[in-house]
Amino acid sequence: KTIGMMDSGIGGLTVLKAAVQSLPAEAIVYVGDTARMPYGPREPEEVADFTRQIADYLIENHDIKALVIACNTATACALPGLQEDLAIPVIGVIDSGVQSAVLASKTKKIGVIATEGTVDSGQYQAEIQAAAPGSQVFAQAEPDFVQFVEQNRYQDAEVAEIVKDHLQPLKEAGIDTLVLGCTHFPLLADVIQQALPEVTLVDPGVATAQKLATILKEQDLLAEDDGAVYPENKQYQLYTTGPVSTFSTIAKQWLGIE
Ligand code: DGN
Repeated sequence: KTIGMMDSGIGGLTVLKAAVQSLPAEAIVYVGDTARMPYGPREPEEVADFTRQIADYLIENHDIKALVIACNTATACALPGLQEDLAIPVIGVIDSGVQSAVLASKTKKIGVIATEGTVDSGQYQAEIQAAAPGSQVFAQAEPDFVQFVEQNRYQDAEVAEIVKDHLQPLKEAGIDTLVLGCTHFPLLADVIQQALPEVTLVDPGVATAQKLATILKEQDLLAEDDGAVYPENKQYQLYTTGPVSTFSTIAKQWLGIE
């Protein structure tokens, strides 16, 4: 059986990449809802609805054994409902981001960049406060960063300048840790790090992949390595609801696989 993953677009491939590394024997089927992205400005009910449609598709057509909501906005809007209703483990990215940030930060001045939907949900702010009381959280919505990634402009010099300008307030706030609270943002990690050289960047996808491994192990759902080789074994299947060309270009570039 395979693992299902979903995002509003290509951002969740950052979580997929982390999962490929920590769980090399697992098969993964991924859906990017490019046709309806961005999720960030949508009403939470609508995002929850879209997320459930994709969950249903993955369960009915791919018989998945676990679902990873590889999108912070969808995690904020849909996670508890899906965990309640689905018979398989459902894992989001926000808890992992919070735990990694609290572990990484020494000064407890923590920045979060995410979509407007994730920032408005207040979940990162509340969960960081709960995990490390007295923390100062600086949450900033960066919807433009999502577009830079989706348009395959994330390596452009001009984009690096814009990113630097946008992150200036966080630099001035003196954060020591920054959560990349949107799964698209690890593709911009190099330019973000250049803009904030002293700051530790947290990619929640890494801890999410570890959490997935732990849950699969606990529930005796881990795949055995049968020695079959990608791509013949169709171990990774990526779907988009939108045009294939840019999606597949970025997927090849980022994952290094066909
Ligand atoms: N990748 C998504 C997230 O982590 O929130 C959001 C991208 C979007 O739809 N704006």
